[in-house]
Amino acid sequence: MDSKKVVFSGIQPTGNIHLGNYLGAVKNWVDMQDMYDNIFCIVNSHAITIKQNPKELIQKTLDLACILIACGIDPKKSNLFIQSKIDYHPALAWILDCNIFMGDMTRMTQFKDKSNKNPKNINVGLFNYPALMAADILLYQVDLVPVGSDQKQHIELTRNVAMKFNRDFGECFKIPEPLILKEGARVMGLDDPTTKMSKSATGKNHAIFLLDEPDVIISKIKKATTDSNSNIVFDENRAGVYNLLCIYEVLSKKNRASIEDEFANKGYGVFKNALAEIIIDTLRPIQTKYRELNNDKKYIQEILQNGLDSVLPRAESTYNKAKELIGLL
Ligand code: AQP
Repeated sequence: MDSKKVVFSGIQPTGNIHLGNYLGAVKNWVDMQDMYDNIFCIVNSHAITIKQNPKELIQKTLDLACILIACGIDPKKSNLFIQSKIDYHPALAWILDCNIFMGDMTRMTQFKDKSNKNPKNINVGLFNYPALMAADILLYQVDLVPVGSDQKQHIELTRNVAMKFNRDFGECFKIPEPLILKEGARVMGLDDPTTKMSKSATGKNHAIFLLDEPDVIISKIKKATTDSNSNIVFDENRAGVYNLLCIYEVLSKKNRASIEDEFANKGYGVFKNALAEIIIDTLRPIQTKYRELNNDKKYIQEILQNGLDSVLPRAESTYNKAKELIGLL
C-alpha cells in the first residue's frame, strides 16, 4: 500500500501564470513530487468568482495545464485534473456551507482584498470561495496543503469545518495540515512592490509571465521600481530592491551575503542585467517544453483524463459518506 502523504494544490486559470506563481507555488510542487501522493487541480470554478470571458477561460484552463507540465509536473508522479470536471466539489461545498458560521466566513481577509479590487462584482461566490476551497481539500482526504501566508486563514477554516462535521455527524474527513512555504517565495509586483505579483493585475510592467520573451523580460526588469539609494543590500524597508534581490536569491541559490558582495559598488544596471539573465535562463527550458507540448493537445487531454480518472473515486467516496452522514438521500 502507498503510504505517501497526500498533498493537494490548486491554481486558478485567471490569467497568465507569472514568476510569483512559479516561485511561490509551482516550483515547490515540482520539487516535492517524489515525496508525496500529489493532487494538482486547475481550479477553474474558483476563477469564475471574477468575471471571465467564457471562451478565454476554456483556453486559459487548457493552456495552464500545458504550462504546468512544461514546468515539470510529471503525470507519472502526480495527478493533474480540472476542478469543474468533478461535480462533487460544489456539491460538498454546499454541505460545508451549511456548517460554517457567517461570523467565521466574514473574517476571511482574501474576500475583503478581492472585493476592494473588484468593487463592481462582489458576488456570493467570491464570499463563499473558502467553502469551495475546503471542499477541494476535504474530498481527497488530504494530509498536507502547501500554502503561502495569504492562504493560512482558509486552511484554518477548512480544518475547523472538518472537525465540526466529524464531531457533529461522525468521522468523515481527514484533518489537513498546512505545509507552510518559505516567506521569501512571496514575489511582489515589479511596478508596485507593496502588492503581491498577481495574474489579474493590469499594469504593463507588473509581472514577469512564464512565457515572456527575453527582450520583454529585460525591459520589465529595467523598468522595475527601485529607489534613489543605490547600494544593493537586502533591506525590507526598501521594498523594490528587496523584492528583486529575493528573486535573485531564489533563482541563483546563493546566500544573501555573497549576493551583496557580488553587487557591492555596482549600480542597479549591473544587478538588473544579472537578474534578467538568470530569469531568462530559468524560463528558457520551460518555454521550449511548452512549445513542444502545445503542438500535442491530445497528449495534454490524455494527462488530464488520466488525472481525473485516478482522483474521481476518492472524491465520490468522501462525498457519498458526507451525504449519508448528514441525512441526504
Ligand atoms: N506573488 C506571488 N508570490 C508567491 N506566490 C504566489 N502565488 C500567487 N501569487 C504569488 C501562489 O500561486 C498559487 C496559485 O495561485 P492562485 O492562482 O490560486 O491564486 P492567487 O494566489 O490569487 O494568484 P494570483 O496570481 O494573485 O491570481 P489572481 O490575480 O487571479 O488572484 C498559490 O499557491 C499562491 O499562493
